[in-house]
Amino acid sequence: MYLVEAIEDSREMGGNMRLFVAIEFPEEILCELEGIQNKMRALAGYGRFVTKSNLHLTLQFLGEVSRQEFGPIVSALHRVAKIQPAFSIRLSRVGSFGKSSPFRVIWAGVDGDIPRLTRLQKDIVTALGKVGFLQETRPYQPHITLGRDVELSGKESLGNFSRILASASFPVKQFVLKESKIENGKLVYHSLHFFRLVISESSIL
Ligand code: 2AM
Repeated sequence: MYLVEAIEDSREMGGNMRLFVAIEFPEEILCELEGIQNKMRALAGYGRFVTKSNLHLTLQFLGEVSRQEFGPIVSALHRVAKIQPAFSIRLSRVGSFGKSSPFRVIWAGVDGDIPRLTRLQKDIVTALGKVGFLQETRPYQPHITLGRDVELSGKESLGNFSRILASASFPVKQFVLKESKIENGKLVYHSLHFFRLVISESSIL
């Protein structure tokens, strides 16, 4: 869906959109994450797994946003992208929020150029803070949610899934403003706007 359609659509829905800022992954990384999910699904008694097209790394969750706030958000994100360099990350390990089964959230973590990822996230939070969005008080924990409420018997430790992650680096050349919607009973994320990062000789990709 294009930006104008999304805004017009939101006007019909009463004006609010549920937005977040995220990093998306190349197809081979999505396939790798899906492979892990499939192995986990085969072993799990229960779990709500994120569909491949919805896998992402959140930089900031904005929640409900009015039409009037949309323009300032896009401008603020452009200002950040204009001065932030592209960088590389890779999948690191599989972990969880919640210590035991059923795990509240099972995620894939990232490593690589974490200082640049953290800088980008902080700058986005600061820029959006200036246009009225409160900062999350919890420290930022970059993660890709793979599944929620996942029931795994004790034998399949999360470490086993970490060991099957191949750790090829991939470049992060842009971030995206996304809208979260329920359509026909399904959670879908639409990309509304892409923000290209600076690619210079100093970008280590
Ligand atoms: P999660 O994957 O850890 O649930 C879209 O909902 C994205 O925004 C998800 O990646 C989600 O993170 C993140 N997010 C952060 N805070 C949220 C909140 N309060 N409600 C819903 N999603 C949130």
